[in-house]
Amino acid sequence: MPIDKTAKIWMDGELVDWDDARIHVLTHTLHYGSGVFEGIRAYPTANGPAVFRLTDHMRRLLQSAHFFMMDLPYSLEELVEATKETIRVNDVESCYIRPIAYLGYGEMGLNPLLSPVNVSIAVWPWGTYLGDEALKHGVRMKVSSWRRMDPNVNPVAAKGTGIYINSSLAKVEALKSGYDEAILLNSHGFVAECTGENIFVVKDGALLTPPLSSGALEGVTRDSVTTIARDLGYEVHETNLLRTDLYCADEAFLTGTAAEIVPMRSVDDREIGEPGEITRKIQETYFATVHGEVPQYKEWLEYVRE
Ligand code: PY5
Repeated sequence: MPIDKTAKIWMDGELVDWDDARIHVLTHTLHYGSGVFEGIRAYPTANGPAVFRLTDHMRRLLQSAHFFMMDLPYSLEELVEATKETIRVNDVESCYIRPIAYLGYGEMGLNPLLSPVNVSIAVWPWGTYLGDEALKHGVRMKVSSWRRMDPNVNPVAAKGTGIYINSSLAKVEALKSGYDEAILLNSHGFVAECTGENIFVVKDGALLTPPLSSGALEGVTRDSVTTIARDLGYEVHETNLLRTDLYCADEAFLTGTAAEIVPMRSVDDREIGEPGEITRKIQETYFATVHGEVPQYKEWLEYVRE
């Protein structure tokens, strides 16, 4: 999906014109994948655009930076306010938000501690990542031949730019093989997650999702879905899953900010079928929640025009 450009991008405290938001070719992060980033969404509500769990996402950005010993020159509050300001200035009702902190131009050695830390925040209107058809009828998944990186190879709990090479390899393999999205197993053979989404399986009326020790990212949507599902009366368990647990799932879906909540219609050509009732209910509640229609979860919405 092409990027639908807006007017301004926030770069190190300044709002610069979209076309001028450039960096030098010797930017450290370009060479070594030493950046950290977030993916956040703002949705239209009756009270104007609201960013879904903005503070939680920015907290995760700071945690990712901490794993790489990267000192961001902005506080949590400053990052939250900068995001709201960027949305206001671009006058968008709904958007995807991409903050990134990266090591800039200055040093070229592998010691990252010598390079300046730059931060930018871009926002643009972006439809659902895997497409509207995917939301309605589900996606065809392939278990990748690429393994999710071991937590002692890379801090997989961080949203680090370099770590996404692993996801990209799996994504391309799945697409070239005629599937929509990949599932990565960890080095022990358990299901970890997808290339940019967490996984849930429904079995006998309960929801199962891999624990963080599987190497899955601690997804904000995963957390929201866990809360929503429990409030709807379903049990949610964190448990290690084998690929065959996916083959015999009653229902399965993936969760992520960009993808939102997408049913899986098959895994390695084993049919799961059209989205089931529990998946539908969770999807429905999630979309109502992000649009500010569920009072119970109103604290998750951070309004841009207050
Ligand atoms: N796992 C990985 C590897 C992710 O990259 C993401 C988010 C998730 C899980 C889900 O996390 P959350 O629910 O907090 O979004 N991926 C990004 C996103 O914006 C980038 C995708 C292109 O959804």
